[in-house]
Amino acid sequence: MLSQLAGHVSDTTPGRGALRTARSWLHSDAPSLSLNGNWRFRLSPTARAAEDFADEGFDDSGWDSIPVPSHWVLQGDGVYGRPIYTNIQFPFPIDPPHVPDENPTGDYRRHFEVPADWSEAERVVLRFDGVESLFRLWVNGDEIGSASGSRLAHEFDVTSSVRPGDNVVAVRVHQWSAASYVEDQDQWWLPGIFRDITLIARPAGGIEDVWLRTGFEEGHGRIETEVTADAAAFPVTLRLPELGIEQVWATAADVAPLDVESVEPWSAEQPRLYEVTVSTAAECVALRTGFRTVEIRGGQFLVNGRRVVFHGVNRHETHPERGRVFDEEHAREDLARMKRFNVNAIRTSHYPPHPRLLDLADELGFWVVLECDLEAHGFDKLDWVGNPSDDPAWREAYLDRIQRTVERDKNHPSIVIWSLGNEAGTGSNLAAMSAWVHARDTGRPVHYEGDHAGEYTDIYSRMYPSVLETERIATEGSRSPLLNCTPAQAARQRTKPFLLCEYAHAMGNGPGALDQYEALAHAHPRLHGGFVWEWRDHGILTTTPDGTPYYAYGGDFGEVVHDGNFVMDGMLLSDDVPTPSLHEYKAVVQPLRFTFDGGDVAIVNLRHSADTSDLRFRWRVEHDGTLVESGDLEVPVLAAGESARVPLPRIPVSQDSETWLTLDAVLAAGTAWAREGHVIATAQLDRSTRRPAPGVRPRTTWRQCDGTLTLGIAEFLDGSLVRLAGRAVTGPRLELFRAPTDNDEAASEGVEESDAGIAGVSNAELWRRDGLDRLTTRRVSVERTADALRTIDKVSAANSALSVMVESLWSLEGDELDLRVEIQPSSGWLTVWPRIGIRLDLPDGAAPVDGAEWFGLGPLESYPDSLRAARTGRFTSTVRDLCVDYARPQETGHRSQLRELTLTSAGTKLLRVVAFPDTHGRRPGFTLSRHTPQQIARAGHPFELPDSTTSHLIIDAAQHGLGSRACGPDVWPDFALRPESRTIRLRIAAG
Ligand code: IPT
Repeated sequence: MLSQLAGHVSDTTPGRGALRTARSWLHSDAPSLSLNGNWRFRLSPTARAAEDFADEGFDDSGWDSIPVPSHWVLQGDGVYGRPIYTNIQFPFPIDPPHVPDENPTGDYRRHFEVPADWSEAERVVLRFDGVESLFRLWVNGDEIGSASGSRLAHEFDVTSSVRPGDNVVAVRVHQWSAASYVEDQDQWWLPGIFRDITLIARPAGGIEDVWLRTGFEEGHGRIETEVTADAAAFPVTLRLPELGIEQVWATAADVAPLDVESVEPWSAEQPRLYEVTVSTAAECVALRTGFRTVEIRGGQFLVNGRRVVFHGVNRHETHPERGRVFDEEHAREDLARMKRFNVNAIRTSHYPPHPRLLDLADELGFWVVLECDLEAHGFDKLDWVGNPSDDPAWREAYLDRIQRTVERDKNHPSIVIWSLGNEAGTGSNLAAMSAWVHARDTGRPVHYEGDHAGEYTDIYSRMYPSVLETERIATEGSRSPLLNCTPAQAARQRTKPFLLCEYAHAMGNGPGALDQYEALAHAHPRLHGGFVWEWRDHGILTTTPDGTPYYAYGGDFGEVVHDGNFVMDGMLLSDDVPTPSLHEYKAVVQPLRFTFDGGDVAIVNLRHSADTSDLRFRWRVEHDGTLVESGDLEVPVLAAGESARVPLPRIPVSQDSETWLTLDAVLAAGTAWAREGHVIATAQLDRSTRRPAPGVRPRTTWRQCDGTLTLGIAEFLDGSLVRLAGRAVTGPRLELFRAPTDNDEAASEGVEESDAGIAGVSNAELWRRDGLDRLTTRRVSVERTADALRTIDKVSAANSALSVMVESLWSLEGDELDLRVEIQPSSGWLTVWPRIGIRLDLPDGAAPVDGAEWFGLGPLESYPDSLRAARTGRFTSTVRDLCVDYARPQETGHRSQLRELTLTSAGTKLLRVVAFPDTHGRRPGFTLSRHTPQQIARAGHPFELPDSTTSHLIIDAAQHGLGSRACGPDVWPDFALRPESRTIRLRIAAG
């Protein structure tokens, strides 16, 4: 029998019993006791296990022990079940509000000591900061209550059940409950008590809650204080020692706004915090407040009167070993890393984070969109029939969720927008949440993307619109349609500030086009930038049966339904390694714009409000990537929005090498998140004199031959290269395939004129259909002269009449080996191509190719629609480090605009390849890898890549762009590679 208070798993109400209303998560001097630590634990396969465990005298000596906080599926190496990853799908039958009887249920027990002096406390409260998904609580055998709302704080009054000395607390946690239907976020399902449990003594005359609402206008600050305390608790004193404020309010009726002179404002760029205490005789609460005013005016989102451009990321709480268990040190480092990469905003997708995260955001400086714990995405499959968002049975739960969200975190200056949740369709419960927020907090706007028609929210928000659509939102008139809007609704939406709450899906290698979105935000005042999806991969560290560690994604734990590697879509890999996309992002959103003009550079400060007095400017000149001169550039301090023209230094221009000037803006002093000298923004200027590529002597006396000959360092057998500088090689052969990226693997939606694809089909599928991954060659002719060899090959795939003619011309020019490859597709190729390249295989032999030095774009990989982080220079890398360990192996490592490449073995130079631009000035790129594209394409995880005994060099005349089709638009047409004729020109010499 379920007891009367039972938080039944099918109950849509948010909780029962002695559950208390929400309040701020305060730093108070009232006594408290952490109940974190080891608890006794038992896992049952169903929700119906006996409840006698809650009895005081129950013998739990046979139980296991588990740490609190933790997720039971991440403890004990599988003995308590495994994580499940789904994005939109529900991992249980869609039978709302019911969940299956097979419902893993964790029972927790522990003893705790209540100090003797707590008997003076007026009340004793037990607070849970996060339990997934529904829990019930007993203290000393008394049933106290139940609660759901996994990422929300719940407090219970346990005064009448606790006693000084030994006590027993028992908690039952169900993995599945009605609440699971509204907690369908795109992440791992991770049950358990995963945040802190604290026992709190509430003193008589204490401060139940306090809210400091601040404002800032032209040097003046304002504090409106809301104190929740008994009348007997007064007088209440507010102290702000730094500004000499000590305000005593004798009664609640006396509490009045304070005007504060000469304060500095809080912003994400200059997170100026002031320490405040609010106290009564019985309790003192410490807060850090910041002065800022948030408003929407004239269709723009303003803080302190200035427009904000969000360079944001969607941040989930995820850690490869701890899951959603908070680790402050790791979180702080993560946020410092965001700052180092010019990220200025966080959307807490899609639930409130651990409360300490907001303290860190206040302190380090981020604009935060604080989102409620709500997502009902699985109802999409039913066309939103039965959606809790529009069902009165859920209204109380929805309101409870938003109240717990807002009340807990309302004091944080970093929070500038409240968000109702994510992907929960639309409906009256969402509208009710919004109405509640508007009534409670007039100082922050309400966001919810699913309110497409703008019926109850203040910001127009969308996810994954294309560049074209985003531009249309900004530029077109009221009658131009918007998604799911009537003309009148569209007109209304176009009066609001616009936010990309999700864009630039960073799954695997990608996204492209970050710079195009950024340019729109600067061109159109109503566009406010947005939040990349997402900050980091959610891989869970695990091992293969033979003990090889790897980062698991959906399906790796044998889930019945799952969404594969869709959970690996961050700009940071699971092990904290920034991917090239994060570097690209940093470059795209850098807060300074440089425009070179003759002997000057114009510099614009794009920041919200900070000037440039924290920056120094450095310049350097390189000839073919080798430093020749450097110095400091004098730049006047620029206020936000201001610009200046600064004369460039005299640049020594070389006649026989390329001359590049690089400007860096660096931090003049260390900050909480980066060291002195950290680069904030970079620009390059090409001052090279043009030099023609060396010519090739025309040869006329071609005659057929057997193709066995030597040309300088190159030895040929039957017309094929077999040795270069004495080492075995095979190739070059035409390579049109790349291991499909996650974007290449995603089907086209075929909805946009910018999307050239076939609806419902992925590029990868088309490439495989055309056999790009299994090309075969027929040699058409082999001819030679005294010092040259010419071969013509016809390359095509089984069961296809499409082909590519490849003419290779090897010649000795003086004592240099020259190679020119002409690549000409037949007519009839209909799809885009991943690449047009030639591949040379270099077996290890005695001196494996294990490193590269090059002059070209670097240091990281780059693609046609992701080139902004790349700079022209001279770089070195091991072969290993040229490739990124994407969670699912895929195309990686392409370095664009190559001039010169030296292959090395243990530091010894083996081969030198000079690459020339084609007649259009287009330079090839290169990839050097231990695996072929075909091998990479077959591996689902890095550990599935075969052992390698060969290095593979691909020189690409061109690569297809990246796009973000895994969840969003295709490659922009300018960066899509259409089959076309290409020429590759190289000079190859021994190292
Ligand atoms: C969008 C979700 O809001 C987000 O949580 C995540 O799942 C993202 O997609 C993809 O990784 S919803 C999508 C159907 C547009």
